[in-house]
Amino acid sequence: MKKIVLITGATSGIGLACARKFAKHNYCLILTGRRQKKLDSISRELSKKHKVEVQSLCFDIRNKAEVATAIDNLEEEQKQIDILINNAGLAVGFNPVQSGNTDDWERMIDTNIKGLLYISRKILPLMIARKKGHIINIGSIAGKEVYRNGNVYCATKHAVDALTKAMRIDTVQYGIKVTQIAPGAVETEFSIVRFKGDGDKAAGVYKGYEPLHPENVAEVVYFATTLPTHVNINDLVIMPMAQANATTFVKK
Ligand code: NDP
Ligand code: 8X3
Repeated sequence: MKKIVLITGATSGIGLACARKFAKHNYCLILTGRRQKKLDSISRELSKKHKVEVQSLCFDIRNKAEVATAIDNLEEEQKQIDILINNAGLAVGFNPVQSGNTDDWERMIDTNIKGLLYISRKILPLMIARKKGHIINIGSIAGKEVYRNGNVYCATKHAVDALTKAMRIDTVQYGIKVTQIAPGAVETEFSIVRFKGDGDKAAGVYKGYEPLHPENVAEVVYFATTLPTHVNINDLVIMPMAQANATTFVKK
């Protein structure tokens, strides 16, 4: 029986590493993101290397209509999604609240909270109808703690933390699993986006210690999906060895 995983934000970082991990384990993939060219090259790479079916869906997760159309247009067979990995997300800007950029706030709120809700709202009824499915929400240490200048990003990840608990409560009676994986620092395009293309600033975030690699997170995501039917990981925090909490690092 073939298994289907839908991964949002699969064009880079954690989402891409998850796509590679699940392809290796023969899952059919549905990959989303806004960069069509990246989706095309990743689809080619994975279908060739692992002989798996890959469907790419190019849309902006902030756009409710685009999300709905993308899911509605899937073939009936592709709608039998076993795992949804809610990964698409970003931090943008790094200012105190009093001088924050309200456009940045909206991008984060619309992507990290509303986008996650829009796609979950489309996929959950399909899972509930089959009494089967697993939602993995990629949270963050920023959803457990708040740090200087993290304000709105931290708030959006606290919302992911709350929504994970809420989804678990609302869907437990239907046999749906819900898991939050909350990483500390992972070296991806994340900091380049946060610092609006400033590569030096972004590189500085990961200097002097070994951050998590996206593959480390993908490994744990995959592990969470392979447990016996009666076992669910509700919440898991994964950190680099050198990072104790949001702000405590041992750096060389
Ligand atoms: P990347 O920037 O490498 O990847 C982000 C992904 O999200 C991209 O594939 C991007 O695709 C997608 N995305 C962003 N905005 C949208 C949008 N509006 N519509 C559709 N897709 C979108 O960062 P990470 O891999 O690090 O981030 C993945 C998740 O992990 C995020 O939720 C982030 O908050 C979380 N996280 C990251 C940590 C880190 O230290 N890196 C730590 C803890 C959590 P595209 O640009 O093609 O649209
Ligand atoms: C990303 C990790 O610590 O920059 O969610 O918020 S952090």
